[in-house]
Amino acid sequence: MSEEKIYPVPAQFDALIDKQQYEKMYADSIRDPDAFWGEQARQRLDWIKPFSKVSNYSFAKDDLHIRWFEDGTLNVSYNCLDLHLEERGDQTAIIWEGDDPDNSLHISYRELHEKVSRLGNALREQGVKKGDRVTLYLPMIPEAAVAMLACARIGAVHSVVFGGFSPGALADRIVDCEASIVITADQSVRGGKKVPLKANVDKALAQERVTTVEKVIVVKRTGGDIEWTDGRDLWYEEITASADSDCPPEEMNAEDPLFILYTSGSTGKPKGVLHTSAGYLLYAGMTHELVFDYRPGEVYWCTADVGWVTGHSYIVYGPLANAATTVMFEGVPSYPDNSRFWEIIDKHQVNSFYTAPTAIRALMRDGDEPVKKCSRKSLRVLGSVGEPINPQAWEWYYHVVGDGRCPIVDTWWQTETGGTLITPLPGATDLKPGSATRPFFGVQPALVDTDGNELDGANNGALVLKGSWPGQMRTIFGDHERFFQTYFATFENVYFTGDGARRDEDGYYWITGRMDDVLNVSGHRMGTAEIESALVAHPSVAEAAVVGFPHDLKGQGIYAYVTLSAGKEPSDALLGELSQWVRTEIGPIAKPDFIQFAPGLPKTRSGKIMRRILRKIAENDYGNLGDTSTLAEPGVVNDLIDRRMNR
Ligand code: 6R9
Repeated sequence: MSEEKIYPVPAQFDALIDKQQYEKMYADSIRDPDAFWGEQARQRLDWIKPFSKVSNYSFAKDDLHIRWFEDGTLNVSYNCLDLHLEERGDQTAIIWEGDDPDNSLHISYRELHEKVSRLGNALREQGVKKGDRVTLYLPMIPEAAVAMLACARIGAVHSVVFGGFSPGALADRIVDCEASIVITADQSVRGGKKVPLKANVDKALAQERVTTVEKVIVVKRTGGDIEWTDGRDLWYEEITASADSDCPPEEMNAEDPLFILYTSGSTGKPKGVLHTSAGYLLYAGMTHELVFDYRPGEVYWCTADVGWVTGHSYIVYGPLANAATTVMFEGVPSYPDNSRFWEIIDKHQVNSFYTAPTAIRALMRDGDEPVKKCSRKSLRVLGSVGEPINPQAWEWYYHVVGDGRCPIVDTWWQTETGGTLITPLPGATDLKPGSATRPFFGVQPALVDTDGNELDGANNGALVLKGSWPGQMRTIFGDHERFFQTYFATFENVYFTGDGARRDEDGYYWITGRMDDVLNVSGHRMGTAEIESALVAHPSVAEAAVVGFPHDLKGQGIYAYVTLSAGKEPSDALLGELSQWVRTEIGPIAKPDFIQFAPGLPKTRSGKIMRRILRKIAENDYGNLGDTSTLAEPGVVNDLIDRRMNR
């Protein structure tokens, strides 16, 4: 669109991929995907047994399967570590920056290799075998990366659970994948505050439904007091010190599972997204290199937590596949003060920096001074991920943080996609603030209408992907039928992302947000159903409906309508109690911003809650409630509006 601002690729930006190369490579990747991906996989990965077949997939109901390089074998940890030892053994693999600014560490590839090997052997000694599931519930400390890679080394499947989740949410995720081992730490530290991780694990394991866990391995992070169960609990430091440092990597099939990562969908039960070995690693590594224009020797920093997919692909697997130096930050952007990000950039001479719009918006609120007092000269590329970035935050990120020199890569992707799918490449894409721009190699986005008809040209619709790419998830762990229903049932023969998007005249994509009951709060993905089921688990609550509403800092806020059980009276004390309840049931990120008592909820005659109306009321947009003719009791709506206005 001509009135939109365009930031052309800076003339002096000497990149791995320029405009001509992008056009040519993209065309090649779509014309003959197997030739394209076959070549990338041979170049970028080290195979034990080479593959003879590139892709084999079908999105059809009776035959849903996705396989890449299916007869090849390799080991992911070997590709991330051993392969680099000869040339880069002494190079820093991980720079760990502690919560306390005086606390940082450099870990070389050789050291990381040794740590991973010792833990791999220690896990083997505990009886962990290829295919077994190991749950990781850890702070942002190097041991988190070590544990992921140790699992990969011995063929175990890791399931990282974000350290901000409650004991109940942790228990759900342990039960679903039947983990035999949990690796945790005594406590985590963020912004000077401690979180009792081990105590949370104890609470999770005390639940009767958790029956599979045999051992809990505990990293000593703070030395704080913890309870100990003899025979079950083991100190990480002890078992790794006594383990052999030579740990032969397990030969894995390309399609053997690498990890499970739980994410939210439209039902209350989180989905165990399953990624496999070769395709995932290839996709994470290739996108990391080309999207950040990563060059050997550079320092790269992604601020995500390893509990989310961004941490998996762009703190651990992608960067390590490329022998990069990756920064891992334990703390928060506001501690000890709001210059922390920029101080870390100067301290470690960070070249590319990848964060979320919610962090940018929060820091922007504090003005330019905390940024400008740091040099930031080392920066070359800036990245954004997790939610749409509003043009105002984009401009601030570009002009203030990047001094107008650094291209911003606004990367659109999902837990399910393994790596970024729609994204600028710094040397190839002219930027438009707020647009994730164009597809990565081999990726074929399309827009469809509600009947699944493909829309051409500049248009608005549901965002789907035609064809597969190596980083695509393979199934929902233990529930292949749900995999089909969630992603392939709405529209035939394409992957439905759950997002809506607009495509402009230049073929640029603008993500408009989720089309399903998934919220995106500060870049964290949450199902409204999960929050609702937490609320109705409270004895005073009969029914609950949760919707999102626009929130200046968080992108979306959480608005909960609550109908009380008979005989219960609304009160401020109960509001506070319910809010706290959700916090303990799920975790602090799920705490509602507003709770409104609702004697009745707007429902259709068939009993479906009309969320569209609840969203409008939460947004304070009463003039435009749309069709209310199917409501069972239209009076409910006016009552809700009165209460909303008088709050
Ligand atoms: C990587 C990650 C996925 C959902 C996705 C979309 C939103 C992510 C975005 C973006 C607009 C971007 N999303 N990146 N929306 N622009 N650059 O965030 O994975 O936690 O699974 O969330 O996040 O709605 O569908 P995940």
